[in-house]
Amino acid sequence: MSAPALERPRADGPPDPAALQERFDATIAAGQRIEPRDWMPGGYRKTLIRQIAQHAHSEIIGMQPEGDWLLAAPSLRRKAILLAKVQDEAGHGMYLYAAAETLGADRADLTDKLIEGRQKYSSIFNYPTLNYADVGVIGWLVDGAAICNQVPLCRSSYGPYARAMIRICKEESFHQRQGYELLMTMMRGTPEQRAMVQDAVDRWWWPSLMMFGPPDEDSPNSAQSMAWGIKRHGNDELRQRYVDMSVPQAAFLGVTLPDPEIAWDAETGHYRFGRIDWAEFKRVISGDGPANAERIARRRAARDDNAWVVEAATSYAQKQAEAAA
Ligand code: FAQ
Repeated sequence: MSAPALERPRADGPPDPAALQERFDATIAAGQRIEPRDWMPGGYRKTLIRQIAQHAHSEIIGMQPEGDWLLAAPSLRRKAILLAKVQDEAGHGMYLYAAAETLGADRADLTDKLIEGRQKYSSIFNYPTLNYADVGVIGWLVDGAAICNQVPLCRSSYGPYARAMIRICKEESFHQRQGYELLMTMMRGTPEQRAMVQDAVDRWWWPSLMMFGPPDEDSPNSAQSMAWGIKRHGNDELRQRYVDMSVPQAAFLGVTLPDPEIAWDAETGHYRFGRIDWAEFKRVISGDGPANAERIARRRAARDDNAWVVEAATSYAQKQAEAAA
């Protein structure tokens, strides 16, 4: 994909590539934003499209695990809350696809790449939701991890991505609180309800740690993404922040995190935790997780079954444009 033309061509000839690079580097060094019409290196554009598309796909596929409970929510109040949350996730996907479009990507093409397995989405959404406490645990742990990872992205160097993240993070904060409130309610309930919460925590804790990506030494993209100001922190630093935040929350809730090695380390000022099963992570991101096939099959069906809506809307928009002309 070629870089967009500069808006203001220089009077004295074509832009000098070294000067463009210099201006880009100076913008990044000054902590300022790169905007869609600015020149940017091809690698920067490609990395952003990859990360933003993966993020958008995660929001859209992420509607499925909780969406499975919409018809089985235990009360009208819980159903209304869950419906609003799942709709928010659709909205997040839309802002993010729109941010990717400012880089020259095509939304339909990104969706095709997702369905064909050429682009990833978050590993976390390949685990099934087995009981209603899973809805609360997704809010508490999955949205909690998403917030930890995404608040620094509000300062990402690419303007449209950073601005999209501000609204997304505000909504994720609400999502996290609704999940924690749901779990608090269940923990005040019957022994069976408390057991459901503990069971859900046991299943989601380790996958939530994997959301932050591989350890820094196995993360091929982190160093360059941080140098470009796309990412502000390494995967391990954010994962540690998340553990530090979650351990006291688990204690307050009255659940046990399924890791006997969790312990406060006074020397580092952080909680130590056990070894993550990176073999499981690799299996899940290469398509062999518990729910990968189901998630993609549903996304494919949604694209194919609703193609007529896209066709009708496109044709209507064309006719409107012709009439206006
Ligand atoms: N799952 O070199 P790195 C949410 C891939 S939204 C799958 O470290 P990077 C809201 C990575 O793409 C959750 N793949 O990569 C919600 C790369 O593969 P590639 C999504 C993963 O990009 C809540 C390879 O591994 N959030 O939860 C994962 O520098 C509740 C090497 O990794 C975002 O996308 C993974 N967990 O760092 C919705 C946030 N981790 O492309 C519904 C934005 C890594 O080279 C309900 N993204 N990979 O083939 C990011 O911050 C970064 O992209 C990371 C990965 C940190 C995810």
